Amino acid sequence: MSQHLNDTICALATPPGVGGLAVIRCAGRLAFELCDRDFNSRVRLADAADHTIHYGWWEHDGVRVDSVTCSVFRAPHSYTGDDVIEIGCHGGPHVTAQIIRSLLDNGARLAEPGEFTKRAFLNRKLDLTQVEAVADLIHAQSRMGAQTAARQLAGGFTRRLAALRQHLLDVCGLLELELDFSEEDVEFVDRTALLAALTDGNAIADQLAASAASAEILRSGFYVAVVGYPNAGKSSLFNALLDRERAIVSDIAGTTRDYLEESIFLEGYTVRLYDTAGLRSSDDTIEMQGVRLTTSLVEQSNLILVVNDASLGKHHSDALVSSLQDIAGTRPIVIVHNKSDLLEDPAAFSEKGSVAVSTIRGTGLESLRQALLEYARSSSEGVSDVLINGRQASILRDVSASCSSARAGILEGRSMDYVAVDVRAAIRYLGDISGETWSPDVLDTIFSRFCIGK
Ligand SMILES: Nc1nc2c(ncn2[C@@H]2O[C@H](COP(=O)(O)OP(=O)(O)O)[C@@H](O)[C@H]2O)c(=O)[nH]1
Ligand SMILES: [Mg+2]
Repeated sequence: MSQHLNDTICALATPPGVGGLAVIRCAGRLAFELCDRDFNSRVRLADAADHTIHYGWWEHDGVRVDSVTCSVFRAPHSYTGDDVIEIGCHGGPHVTAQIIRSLLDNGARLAEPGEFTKRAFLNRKLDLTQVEAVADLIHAQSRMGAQTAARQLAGGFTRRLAALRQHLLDVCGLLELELDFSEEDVEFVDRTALLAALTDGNAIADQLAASAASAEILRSGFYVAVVGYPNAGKSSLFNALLDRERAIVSDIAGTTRDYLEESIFLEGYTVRLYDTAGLRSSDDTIEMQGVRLTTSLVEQSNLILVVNDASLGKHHSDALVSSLQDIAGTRPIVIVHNKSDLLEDPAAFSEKGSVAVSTIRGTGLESLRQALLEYARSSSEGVSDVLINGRQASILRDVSASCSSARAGILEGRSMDYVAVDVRAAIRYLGDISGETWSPDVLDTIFSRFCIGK
């Protein structure tokens, strides 16, 4: 990203298109001056008090563009930390385009994706975990994900990291104290207390890292692959859960050749359903590709629904289930006995880990939805005030490894300066999470998730 902190930048902050209102942000050294050129009002923005809002007309080159409000945020009391004007105008694409055009004419530059938030970070308004929380808050695919991101934005994770860091700094202090007196050949510091402190650090880092998988469900949804033999009723089940005819249902085996993805919302959770090609060995190459796709979908899912044509027997899909178990690993597999309308005794098919349904009659679907919700809930347990992401989890594992290595050093009776190297490394890693230390490519990766105007 080519960026100059001195530039004055602008962008549409609300989604493009038609809306009641739209907001355009303008931030930087010349924000007030550039807006004043076109903002016709009783008040000059450059003279306006901080956190005030003013009504007037936006006029550019003698043309009245729109009646607008301008909100004034003076540095450092703004989102980015520099002077910011937020222009509230009517939400028409031509209105917003003209206002942005006039700001560019006046000397502003179009902001890059995430540039406002990047400035907030560089101006120390937000640390990296809060920056990541902003992205998570915008993109969250569950109510709990959004709530957790909001807590993280409020500094929940920042405080936890600071506590862990302080904990390790205390350990470091003890080690250094002993180093200062290393000539005297006495053990000042209680080894048991040191070990306990390191075990704590270890456990906190591990626990946070382990919550990454749960966080991912809250962040992007609970992925469910619908698989089964051809004609079992996968597409019918997919449609029934969606409550609309999305997939083609047919009695010709092999109709669904690639896969379809749609989302349903269950009590604040987004469940992403994948309808897949039937699994069976086939000489038809196109269908074979579908089968390969299905295998990779199964690998990426949080749960697998195996649709069994119950009219062919309770155990008709057993071979498939056992081969799926190899791919699925620890992911739960739920067997859906479909076509229960053709059964004499459907109750015999309902047992733990399976649900009997008839997509034609609509029976059993509510139990299935309930089961999916329960799985989504239990798979996202253990997340409280942070949505750990891949970047943070991998650094936390480094923190944990450094703590373990320090512990091992103490147990092996190594010298304290040897042990201190590990503890300092752990402290440095924590700085990578919060962004105290950062590299341009880490920032680029993080901001690539942002949209323009954020
Ligand atoms: N009797 C009965 N037939 C069903 C049921 N669900 C699906 N079918 C039929 O099974 C056939 C295959 O359905 P489809 O959803 O295309 O299966 P897929 O190949 O697994 O996607 C179609 O003829 C459906 O009408 C059901 O609950 N009861
Ligand atoms: Mg199908």
